[in-house]
Amino acid sequence: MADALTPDQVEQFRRDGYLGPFTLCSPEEMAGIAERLDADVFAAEPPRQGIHQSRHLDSRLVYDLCAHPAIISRMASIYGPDLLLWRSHFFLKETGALEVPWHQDTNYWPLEPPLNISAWVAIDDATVENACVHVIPGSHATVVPHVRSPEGMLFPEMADMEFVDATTAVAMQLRAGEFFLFNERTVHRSEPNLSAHRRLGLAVRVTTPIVRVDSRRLFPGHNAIVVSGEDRLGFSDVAGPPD
Ligand SMILES: O=C(O)CCC(=O)C(=O)O
Repeated sequence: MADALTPDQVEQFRRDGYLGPFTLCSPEEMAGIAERLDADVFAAEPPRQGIHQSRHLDSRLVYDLCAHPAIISRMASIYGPDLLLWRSHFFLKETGALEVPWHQDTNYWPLEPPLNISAWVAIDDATVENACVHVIPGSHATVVPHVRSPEGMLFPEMADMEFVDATTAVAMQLRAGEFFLFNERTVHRSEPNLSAHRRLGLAVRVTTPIVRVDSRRLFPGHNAIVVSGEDRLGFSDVAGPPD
């Protein structure tokens, strides 16, 4: 498969819980896509508190980004050929946007068993200044308890920092059009955006058919879409891609 990971990269992902950056398209191509997203997706419905959930269900433009071969073939190197796109999130951080606290995604998700790979795709350049995502290598090996977040954070719960060593955190600085992969328990966060530059990212959530996605805990009609191979198990509600 084009863009497959090498065995060393797969091993690195298993060890560190994240991998990348990789290229999906050039910054110039992504600038064109960003303009279309602003016009087609965000103009009608701006993201609430900077988050826009699962627009791949109704926008072909967003679906095509999520199902891009540069992402899916790398994920298939880790989980095998049968893959379900079960959710996506735009994270828009305008100037002054709040901190996303350290957290593990499994704390929030209706997956059983909790298995997921995310691709975080930079729609704008993501830098330390405009609040790129930071990850903690190896943090996925521990199930971290979550506690209530202090006031002024974007998420209501955060990792209990007694269980997390943030001194080894890595800033995932990306050019527009690049992405990185991380798994369902990799502890990550983004700081407040104190710069003058907006930072928009698309997080693509993919799992395997062995996982049951409880879509009733998302919203009615929120089905998974087979983005590679087939679903031989039928544990989750599945639909086709948008037109
Ligand atoms: O983009 C961000 O600021 C946060 C990303 C995040 O928490 C995620 O993709 O799970």
